[in-house]
Amino acid sequence: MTTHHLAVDLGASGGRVMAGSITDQKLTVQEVHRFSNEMKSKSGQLVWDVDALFSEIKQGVHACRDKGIIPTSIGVDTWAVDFVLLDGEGQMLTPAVAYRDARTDGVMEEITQHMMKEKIYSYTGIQFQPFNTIYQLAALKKTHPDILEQAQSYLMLPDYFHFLLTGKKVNEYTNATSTQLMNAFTKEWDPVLLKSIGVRSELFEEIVLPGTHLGGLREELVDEFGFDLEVIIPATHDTASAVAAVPESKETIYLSSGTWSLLGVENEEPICSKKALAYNFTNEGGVDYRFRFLKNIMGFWMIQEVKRLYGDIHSFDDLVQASKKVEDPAIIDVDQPRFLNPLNMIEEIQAACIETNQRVPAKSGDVAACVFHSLTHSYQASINQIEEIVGNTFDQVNIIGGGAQNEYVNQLLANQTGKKVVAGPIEATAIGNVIVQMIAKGKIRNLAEAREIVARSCPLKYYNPHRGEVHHG
Ligand code: LRH
Repeated sequence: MTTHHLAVDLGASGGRVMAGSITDQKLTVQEVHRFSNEMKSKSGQLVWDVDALFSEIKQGVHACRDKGIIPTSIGVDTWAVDFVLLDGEGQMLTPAVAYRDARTDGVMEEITQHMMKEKIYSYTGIQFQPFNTIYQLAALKKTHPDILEQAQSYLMLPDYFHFLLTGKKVNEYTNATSTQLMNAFTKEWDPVLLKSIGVRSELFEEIVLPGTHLGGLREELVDEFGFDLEVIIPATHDTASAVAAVPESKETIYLSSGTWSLLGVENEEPICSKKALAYNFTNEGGVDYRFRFLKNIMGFWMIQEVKRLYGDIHSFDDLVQASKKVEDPAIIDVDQPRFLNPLNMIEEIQAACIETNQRVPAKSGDVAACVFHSLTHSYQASINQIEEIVGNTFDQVNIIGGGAQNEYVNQLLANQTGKKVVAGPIEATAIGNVIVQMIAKGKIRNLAEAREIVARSCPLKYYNPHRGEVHHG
């Protein structure tokens, strides 16, 4: 019998509820609900509206039923690092502060003065990003130590939604790794790191693996939907779900492309070498204890911001078309923290061009070309670093996620790297989310079989260097 599994995939700019199923050894994911999301400014902080997000999740379940589908299970994934703190009654003690909020300014620098980067890296294998949970908690400890005293539990955003669905509190492994507070070897919250920021270890829950059966819905939700469904924890870090859906995981570099560009390879062991630290690569946890050895590149966030500032007079396609006409665009280092949340992205890009003595992009096409070309330059630099660290060269880059629809960037990357670029699956995150649920339900044997199913179910596009042609596969 065909069963349906709901993947709730929440992103920084929008969320979707997708119903996944397998028929004749082919996997399909069907969108049942879509909504927008954004950071909101509240009492001087940038926050996520988690109540609104939860009500969208519920609407997704209703929409699924309205399509005549009664799902068997559900799992939620979101971006990494963000969390809520709850009191003994399960009420939020702070808003869900967004990782781009300025509260972490200077905190990473401060912490790493007391505890050497080498030591933190040797425990966690996690990259140094100013917004990592460890620095968010340290910032909170400084400004609101009372909240940390009162708090009874720490839940990351997907953990919180799973709690709202079931009443049960757990911390999921892949997302826990992104905090830079989990020990990569013991797979437990690291007591030394927690002590270094003065946070009690009792706040944290048991770390559970993707595929964990959490149980049925709270009674009031069963009443509301008219049916129960099982919550199965997926790889709750969206990038971990996306990487689980990379069809040929061994021979390829992957680029999970969305608000962020996450470029890396999948490994069976973490690489915590001096070079990996110097190049700031991360070893985030994946499905089946794989390691996502990757780098965060600023991603399409930059072009999303540029588009927003033009007051939506230009569509993405306008920006791409205008960009194509620009010769010799300015190239900037997109990975500078100045681009994380500048007051005005266009002005920040222009300032970076002035500082590097380049022609200042004035028209929308110039700005867009600068972003697209600078991103592919950064991809190229990271590919060189990976090949240097792992001592291997790769013939192919597999772009997954929504950004894989940008044919212009796909071709630019092929030209830039001289490698074959494979685009797809576009729905990698939702697919990765549902395959973990399907494995847990015994519908798929294991990750290897899941990847074979993805390879034969999802249309991929191939881009060869220089020729500018696209083959459909
Ligand atoms: C992508 C992502 C990325 C994290 C960032 C916070 O959505 O999860 O992997 O580094 O958001």
